[in-house]
Amino acid sequence: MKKGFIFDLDGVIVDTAKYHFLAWQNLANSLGISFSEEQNEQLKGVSRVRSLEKILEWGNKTISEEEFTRLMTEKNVEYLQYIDKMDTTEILPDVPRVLEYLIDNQQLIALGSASKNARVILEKVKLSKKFHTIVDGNDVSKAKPDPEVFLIGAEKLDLAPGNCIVFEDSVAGVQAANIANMVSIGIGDAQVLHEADYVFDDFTQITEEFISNLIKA
Ligand code: B16
Ligand code: MG
Repeated sequence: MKKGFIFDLDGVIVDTAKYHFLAWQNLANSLGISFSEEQNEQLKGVSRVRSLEKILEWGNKTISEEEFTRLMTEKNVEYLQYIDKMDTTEILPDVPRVLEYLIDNQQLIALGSASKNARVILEKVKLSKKFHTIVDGNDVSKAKPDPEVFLIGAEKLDLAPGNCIVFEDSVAGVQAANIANMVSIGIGDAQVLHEADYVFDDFTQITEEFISNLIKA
């Protein structure tokens, strides 16, 4: 039996939220807007455009379209400076173990991320080759919780959505997986991700028996 395992990137495979935080914080502060870690939490899984809109809303600021575009570029340039320094040590614990188990068992693996930088990040941490297909922020027009990113992933894997399993750290991502009729596995806080079918703190808690049952289900 072949199932499709679709991985979110930020917060699931690597923790790039800390780099998004640094770059957004610098940008917000330059506009005289304060930006906390709690606010950064609310940007997880949210697109770049929507993230800047939210920051401007929090700071009660209105800016021109040109300024908006300029700030988006500025934020990404700084973010990419942090990404450039990434290496394999930034892969979250036991992600390689789970990927290898899936590969050994001839399962299909996809990436389903909102990030337009996903391909660069996967290259940096040397995981690109593990994925049969990559769907990222460049391939979608609708942001999570819209299921588009995961449905494209299923289509590219040539699988029905019901035969796909999604690993997600954001509430919007879990909702997107549920709407897509996929099995949703939350990675993070069980209270926050209570809509997921299963929740684990991280991949160290995911046993081979658990994955094997998902494959057989
Ligand atoms: P970029 P994911 C998301 O990635 C991040 O969680 C979110 O914080 C970020 O704003 C978004 O990607 C867009 O990222 O600016 O690199 O295009 O969690 O869906 O892998
Ligand atoms: Mg994420």
